[in-house]
Amino acid sequence: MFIPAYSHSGRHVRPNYNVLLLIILQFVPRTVEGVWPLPQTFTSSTERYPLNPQAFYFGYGSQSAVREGCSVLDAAFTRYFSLIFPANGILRFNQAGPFTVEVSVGHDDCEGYPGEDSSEKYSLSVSAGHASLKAETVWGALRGLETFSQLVYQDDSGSYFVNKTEIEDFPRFQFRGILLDTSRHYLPVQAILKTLDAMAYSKFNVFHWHIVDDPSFPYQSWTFPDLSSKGAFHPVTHIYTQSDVRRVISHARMRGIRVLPEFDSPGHTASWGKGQSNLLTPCYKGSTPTGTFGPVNPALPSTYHFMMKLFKEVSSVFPDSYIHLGGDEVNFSCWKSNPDVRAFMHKMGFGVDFTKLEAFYMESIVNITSALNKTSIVWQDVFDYHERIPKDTVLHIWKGVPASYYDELSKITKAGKRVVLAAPWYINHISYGQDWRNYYTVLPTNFSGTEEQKKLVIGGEVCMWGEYVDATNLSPRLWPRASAAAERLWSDEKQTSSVEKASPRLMDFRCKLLRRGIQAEPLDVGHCQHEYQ
Ligand code: CP6
Repeated sequence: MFIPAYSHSGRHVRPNYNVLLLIILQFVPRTVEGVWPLPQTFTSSTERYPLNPQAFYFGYGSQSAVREGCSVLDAAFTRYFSLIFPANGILRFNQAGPFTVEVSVGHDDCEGYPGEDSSEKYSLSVSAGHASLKAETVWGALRGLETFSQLVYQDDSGSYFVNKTEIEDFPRFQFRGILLDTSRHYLPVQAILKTLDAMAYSKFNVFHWHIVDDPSFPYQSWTFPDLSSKGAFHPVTHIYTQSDVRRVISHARMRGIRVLPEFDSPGHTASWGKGQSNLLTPCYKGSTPTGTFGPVNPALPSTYHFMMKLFKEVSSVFPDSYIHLGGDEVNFSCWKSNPDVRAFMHKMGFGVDFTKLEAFYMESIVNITSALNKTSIVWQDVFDYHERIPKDTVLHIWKGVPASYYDELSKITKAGKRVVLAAPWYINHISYGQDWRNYYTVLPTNFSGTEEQKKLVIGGEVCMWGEYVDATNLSPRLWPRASAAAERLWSDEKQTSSVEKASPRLMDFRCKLLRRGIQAEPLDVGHCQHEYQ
């Protein structure tokens, strides 16, 4: 017996009272609601199969392009076994026969990195004793394994079950990111790795690492070691060594997550000046330097030499094809005060328009990274003050909450630029009540524009700025609120238009996060099947 619980249109089928009675009689505790974010098409049945942890196997299909020895999937099999059958959970062995999850992947991309064009599509079919998971790439297979793990549940006696299910799934948006800020507070590598684990549970695929900023420079550069030895909060304990960075990139890769590094300039660079003299602009009062410094000095050729060397290193350390160049919130007062900068402005014919100077600087940095074969992503300010930036540059929208980001989306996509939307998902902001509802009800393509313009919205990002966040409160502030954005970015908009239907599902998902050791905060009054420390 097969009940289509959700169809393409996203509506529940007409209530059939025989079926309802059957559900009640079988005490089926979970169905479609068990998967977050909601798959694109999903049919499940009340027919359920017991799983025996001692006779449960992951394996490769005979037609699969990847086999045992594929690092990404071999490790994923081990991880997902422990997630499905937690060692500290109630392990109820039963007499159920063997159950095999057979994974087949179309391309052998196991040793590569996920990228902007990677397919994350998969199909999953669960029947008696067997599940078949098919994907074009190992990254798609990872998404399917996550879904499968969320389909498994325990009844009150602790026995494991999975229901007969058919799923075809793919993401709505290619770019689904989370920003962590490791400059306002240092986050230990463990906290970053744990965040990557939890990101995979919500099918996020980009870790935007806002690694340096005004307060500290924790990235240990081999080209310019003074940047962290003088600019970090502590030169040894509060830095990310090359090996730390490699660990983060590798942990992310194993979960199908890209690492997008941001080296924000010319503003937000106070910490850079500690280890690199003549980089920042000396501020003046009248004709005398005040001893304080402003943004990066755009008037010196040495600045561009430095940036060239730094970005050459960064582009070899971080394998992703994108680099985030920042470009936000540049304060002109120091540039204005500096006679050398003013002379440069005059020479370049910029007059007194400092946005032209800023545009000149950003263009130079974008050209440096283009020459290194990287795609630049910059904050929207760069478009706002100057529209002349290379065509493939991605704009990152962060201003205009509650609603004016729609105008910005309209304007920037009209100019043919691709955009990532972050403005509605500033998750470091907290308030009393269920603010996840605001994150859930965002409509990323609900701006005036053509279909072509809407295709330029490549995704969205949840930002966790670090002024009031360190490893003590990171997890509960992120989860499960970020998961609300994750469903908006993965799932079909029509099928997930009801925040009321989402609410019990998100509560249930939050309990799953707790079971997996993620300290996710409660959404409202309620309880989980088991309570966790
Ligand atoms: N740091 C950097 C920040 C912010 C930005 N850039 C920021 C500004 C305003 C708010 C939140 C964050 N802390 N480098 C802007 C992109 Cl409300």
